[in-house]
Amino acid sequence: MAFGGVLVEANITAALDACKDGGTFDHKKFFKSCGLHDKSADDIKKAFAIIDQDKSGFIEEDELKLFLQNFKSGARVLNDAETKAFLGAGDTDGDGKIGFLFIYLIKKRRSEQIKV
Ligand SMILES: [Ca+2]
Repeated sequence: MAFGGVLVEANITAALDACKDGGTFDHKKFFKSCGLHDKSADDIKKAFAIIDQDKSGFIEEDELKLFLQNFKSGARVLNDAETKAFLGAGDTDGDGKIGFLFIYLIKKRRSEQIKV
């Protein structure tokens, strides 16, 4: 389990269950239910490094598609609409990928945002 030690297994299961049907993925709900939004910046950086599978320093569209599989192997692939919506939320400069602003996507309040 890629996120073992960072997240509680039961929370991951609940978060995945909530979006198990195609078209139901919502990154805000997901980060909240899996518990990632309460984690420290360091933990979120670890999560980023796991999702950034090719270690490019960015989360590209193909890595976003496989996002859920980082939480559980065999989890479904995000569909195109979900991937685009997720990418759109995190890709603030329109370069087609998500950088460390990923943290801003996860943290719920502006006061909690962290400079990286
Ligand atoms: Ca990457």
